[in-house]
Amino acid sequence: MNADERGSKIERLIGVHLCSSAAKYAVLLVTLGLHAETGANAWLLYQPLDGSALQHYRQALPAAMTALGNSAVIASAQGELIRGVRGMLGRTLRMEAHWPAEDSLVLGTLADLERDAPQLGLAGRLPTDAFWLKSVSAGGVKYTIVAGSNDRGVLYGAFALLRKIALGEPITNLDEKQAPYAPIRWINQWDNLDGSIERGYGGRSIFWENGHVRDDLSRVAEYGRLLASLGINGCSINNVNADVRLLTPEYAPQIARIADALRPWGVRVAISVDFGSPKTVGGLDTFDPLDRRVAAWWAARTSDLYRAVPDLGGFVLKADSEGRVGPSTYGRTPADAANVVARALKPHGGLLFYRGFVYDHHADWRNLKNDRARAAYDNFHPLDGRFDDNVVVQIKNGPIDFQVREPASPLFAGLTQTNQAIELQITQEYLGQARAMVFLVPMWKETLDFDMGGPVRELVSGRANHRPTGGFIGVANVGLDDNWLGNYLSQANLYGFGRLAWNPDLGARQIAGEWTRLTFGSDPKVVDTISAMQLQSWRVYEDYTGVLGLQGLTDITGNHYGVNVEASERNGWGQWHRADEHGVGMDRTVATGTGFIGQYPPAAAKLYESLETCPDDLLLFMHHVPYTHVLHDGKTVIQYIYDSHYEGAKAAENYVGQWKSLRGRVDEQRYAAVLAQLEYQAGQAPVWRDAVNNWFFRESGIADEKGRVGYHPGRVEAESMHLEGYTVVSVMPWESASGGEAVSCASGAAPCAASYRFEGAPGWYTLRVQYFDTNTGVARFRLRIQGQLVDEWAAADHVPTQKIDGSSSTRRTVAGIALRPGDEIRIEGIPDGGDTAAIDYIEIESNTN
Ligand code: GCW
Repeated sequence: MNADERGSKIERLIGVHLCSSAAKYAVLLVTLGLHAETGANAWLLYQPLDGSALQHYRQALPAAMTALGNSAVIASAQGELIRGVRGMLGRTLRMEAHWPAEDSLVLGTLADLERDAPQLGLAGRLPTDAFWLKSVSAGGVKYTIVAGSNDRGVLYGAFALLRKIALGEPITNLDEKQAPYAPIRWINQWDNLDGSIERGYGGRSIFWENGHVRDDLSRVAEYGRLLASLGINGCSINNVNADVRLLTPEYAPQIARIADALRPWGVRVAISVDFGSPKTVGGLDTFDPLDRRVAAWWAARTSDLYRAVPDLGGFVLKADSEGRVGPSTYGRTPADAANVVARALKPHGGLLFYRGFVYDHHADWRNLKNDRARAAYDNFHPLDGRFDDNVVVQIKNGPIDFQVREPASPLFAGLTQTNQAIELQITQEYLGQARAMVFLVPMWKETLDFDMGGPVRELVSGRANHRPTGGFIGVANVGLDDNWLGNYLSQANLYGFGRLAWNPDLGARQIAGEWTRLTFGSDPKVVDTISAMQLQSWRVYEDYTGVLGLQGLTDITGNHYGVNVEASERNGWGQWHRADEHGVGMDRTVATGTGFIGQYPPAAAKLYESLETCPDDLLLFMHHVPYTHVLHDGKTVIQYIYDSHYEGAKAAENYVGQWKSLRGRVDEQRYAAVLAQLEYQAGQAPVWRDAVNNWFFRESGIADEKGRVGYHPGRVEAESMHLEGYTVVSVMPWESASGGEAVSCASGAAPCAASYRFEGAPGWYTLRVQYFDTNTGVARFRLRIQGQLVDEWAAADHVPTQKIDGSSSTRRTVAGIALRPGDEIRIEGIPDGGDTAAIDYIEIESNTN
């Protein structure tokens, strides 16, 4: 490629940006001087610097840039530097086709630099995908070198240099080498070919629609850019519950189009495959992995695919799990299954990711020795050493399934002669589904730092056992929504995953701070406030949804979202917490329980086996104890449950005030969207709090020593109000509505009303209306005081339920209401479709300020 071609390629790369930023700047918020951000550029905002920082970096950065090598990846690096420097410093780097005679930025692989610019004296070796940022002077000229071990390394170096500028770090006298911690830094997407995404909360698929690859793949390229900025180098593009059609010949050119869109960003594509394919797609009468025809079929089909996508990363395989077929059909092992596919990939350099998420979801719950947590280890540990060297066993962080807190999977220590990778869930399936702020980095850090005969990060990366490969896989499930994940704050989890995959030694605080600065700017108040909120958010969510290792007390056979304490019990899914009137928790001890704890190496097993040493946070995951058991923190289990639910709900409510303190410091678009999200969460948290606390109160019969549980001053149950048209309904599960009942307006289009005569002291009050917003229609509500309309709203949210339950329960807060004794508080509900304008209660809170 000559210089002109290269130049025009870069223009194409950055052209997209110029158009979109023109649109962006058109909606400049003049009064605040803050741009409205859609979130599409996530942490790559490159906001203009000012003051001394601007002066400093303008001086530190040369005007010219040249690159050795002309691959698409190097072109991306150049394009990104131009874009970033233009954004932050308002200067356009000059592209030089020839070796520059003036101070310059120079990009290239170390090998190219050694060969073409020996005068710089750069020598040595860098590990794969590593980079070296280096300031060099030669012949009176100063060079800022971005060297990579390969093209990808150059790209990562370019992003790192830009990040330094955005974070205010020095870029003079550079001499910094960075190498990724592990070779595998991958994303999995659970996208279906029809365009839906399993457990995706950010809109439709960026890859697929109506059974084929989308015509417009511009979001795929943008995604590649975001991933590359973190050093992520692979992405699987379809659900692990794989559609067999993907292995039919017509899909190969379509997959190739996605690979083309991601390749300039150094991201290799992989696909999920179905183990039954030789039979369903290949027309064989078997998919037995030991049958020669099956092996031949995998080899031939894989070769066809590699003809279309020569750099395909490999396949992901979910087999014998949740209804997917697998080797057990023929009495074969996961190793047999993995190896037959891996051997087809081997000649092409591909990897086979075999998911360790294999368990029986028809387990007998009556048998106290049964334990789903044992499954991964029981299935895979005996096969250690029997997997080919291009197989990677992909293991979820915990032994169950992405719950709010789990111990590290014992399988990490159970494979020493097999490649492995840790699977982390970025999409918040069990953690509020993009409706709650839950920053997952602290949770991931706990697992990665846990010592199991070496920290988990060393085991999964392959370092501990000198494996050829290993690493980190994040289930991201981004979608077409502008902000990718359904809300702005969840982007921190994608960012955090990528940063940890690159360097798991980074701290949660550092990652939160970096992300906030890059995403919301460097105003210290903004950085401190948002970082602090993010850093506490996992604990807060845990406090009101699943403490002491109970896991999430959610609807596990349904939407995985709202509260449903017993959903996990008396079924075969194995997420039991075994709470009854005497006590709570799963006994997983070796002494008296399922023996799960014995799967850990001795030191960890010892820690968990004993009630004396088992950490409180995992107590009920490991042990069954009476409610009166005293924790290390001095409280009884039952009182801890009560207290933490009050604390968690309070902290969630406080988010609103914390966020409001940033008004005017964050652009209006994101300010308003995040505020709405946090207000929603502040209303969901008390639903959880009351449900879990009431359930445990009823079960244990032990009162809250602080007298809060079951006692709600200012609360008026809707079923006790004067009802016109509304009828009283029982809510299932009972704990998800206050008093187990609600009122529902099933009378077609006619409005219903619930009214109450206020008899309290005159004054200012805040009114909260707790109602149910099902996704079956858009009911409307009106709030009247003494006939005067003081508020009206529509129940137009899209929560994942059609039922009146804990998922649909939400609230409207109306502050600043003057009430006098005898006033009528009246709520009118206008149903729509299946949404019956149901109401749980109102709360009247005195508000003298
Ligand atoms: O947690 C469960 C999810 C399923 C998912 C499965 C898995 C893709 O609820 O939606 O299926 O895990 O990881 O395979």
